[in-house]
Amino acid sequence: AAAAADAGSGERPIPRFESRDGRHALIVDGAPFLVLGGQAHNSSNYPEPLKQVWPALDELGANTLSISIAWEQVEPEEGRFDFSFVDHLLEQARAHDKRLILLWFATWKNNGPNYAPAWVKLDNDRFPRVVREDGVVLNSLSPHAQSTLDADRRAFARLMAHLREHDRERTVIMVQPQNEPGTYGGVRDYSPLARQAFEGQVPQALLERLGKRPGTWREVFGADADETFHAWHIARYINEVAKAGKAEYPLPMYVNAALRGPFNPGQPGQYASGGPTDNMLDVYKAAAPDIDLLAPDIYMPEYLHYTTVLERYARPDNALFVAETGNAPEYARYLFAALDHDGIGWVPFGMDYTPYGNWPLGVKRTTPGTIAPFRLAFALVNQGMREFAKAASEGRLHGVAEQPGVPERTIRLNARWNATIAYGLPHFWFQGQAPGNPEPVGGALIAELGPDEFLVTGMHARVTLQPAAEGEALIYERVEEGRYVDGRWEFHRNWNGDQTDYGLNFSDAVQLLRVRLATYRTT
Ligand code: N0T
Repeated sequence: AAAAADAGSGERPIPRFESRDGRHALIVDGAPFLVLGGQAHNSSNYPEPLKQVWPALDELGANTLSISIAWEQVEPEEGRFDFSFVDHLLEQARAHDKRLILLWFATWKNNGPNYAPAWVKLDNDRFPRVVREDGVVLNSLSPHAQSTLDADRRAFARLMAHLREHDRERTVIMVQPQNEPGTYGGVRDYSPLARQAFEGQVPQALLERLGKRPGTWREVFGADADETFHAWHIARYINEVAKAGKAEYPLPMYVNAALRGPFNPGQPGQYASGGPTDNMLDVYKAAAPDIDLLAPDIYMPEYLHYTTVLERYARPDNALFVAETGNAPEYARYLFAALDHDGIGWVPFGMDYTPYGNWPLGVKRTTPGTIAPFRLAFALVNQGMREFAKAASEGRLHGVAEQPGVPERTIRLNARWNATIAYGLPHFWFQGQAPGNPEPVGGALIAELGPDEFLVTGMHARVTLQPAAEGEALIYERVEEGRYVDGRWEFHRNWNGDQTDYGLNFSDAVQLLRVRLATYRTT
């Protein structure tokens, strides 16, 4: 319907990011959108490997492909631009009915310049590297070199201008300038240029953001001065790149983070120093106003680690977008945990059939079998993607992911209703304590449609609803199974009897329920 309306007015609206009163939405084709994505492996950005990307994305049921565009492929010689792969990708994505998130692998790709063209990465004089305090030179470009910023920014602006001219269909919905920026093996640059900057005053914007009094970096930040300084300069650099790109074509832009451990972070340099780690989010907000959000790359399968990262990146001033996550089956249920934080999207990494696996971060080899649990989770949300997206943007969405050792959990839905999500139960009857699933594969998603009406789906879980008030008991008015088609509810059947007497039981079937609840007095 949106496409038809837009066709009438001639042009589709440019995807945009909206943030108001601490709520966020990615607006695609005029309405909130959830990125149910898959990220290709790093080197799949050529026509041949791309053939092995689409079948995996289709198997996954993803609506979006995240894929790298390398500076080395679009500007192999200085000033000579080649967007043939970009054009091929756009055409292929449309043919496969996928949106795109483009990842600009340039000055920083996992801290290094390996994706920069040879004329950049081999010219240390013109494009200097980070120098450690002991004089050792690192494979990470310095954020202090104007020459590097000018070159990267120019190429990125050309890419965005190209999209403006060649993507009236709005196939590309977001862009990620750089990838996991920051420096490994050192806390900051100690080159003469950097040393001089370090002796200067902390910028006003940062002082204001943090409520600090003026001074040098050391005076204001003490032991954290080096990392904060490096983060400021990297963020500022990326902001300049993003700003130049947006001036050509204003797509939403984000920066992804190689995380530090949420509980045992270690020292900057052991993790990517100067990247948007959880301790540097405010620095990035102050330094990079043209960046719409800071996105975690979550390769931590353990429940408390995963959910703590979600909590730290989902903020009133930062929309949650899981830019990358592991593609091992145990990660699939975390889609619902991300949506509980009103996430705008969630993208497992390594979702293509090229013969590579990033085990132990993900599976050794992506196959239909390893994709299956992700496929189920995506299919469940896809039954009402726009409705769930709208609910997330209005704070009406609740999601749970199974936590090992916690076989059931009760959550508050609104003033009138609570829900209990239990795992490992049969679909018929059962008294006593739920055992939990043998593997933590369960999850549920509940959107509030009205005070007594909810959209409910789940996998490997039993959802029961209870009135919050004393002296009242639940009676279902309707438990309609169906799905949304172009924004309209398509009714399939009404659940009753065995299907509702023991809660709403979800397996690996793709089922969406629109539930209208009522109560009767028990006293
Ligand atoms: C990711 C990916 C790709 C808990 C790894 C993760 C992608 C990049 N890096 O396959 O390289 O381009 O963004 C780094 C995780 C470090 C280890 C964390 C252990």
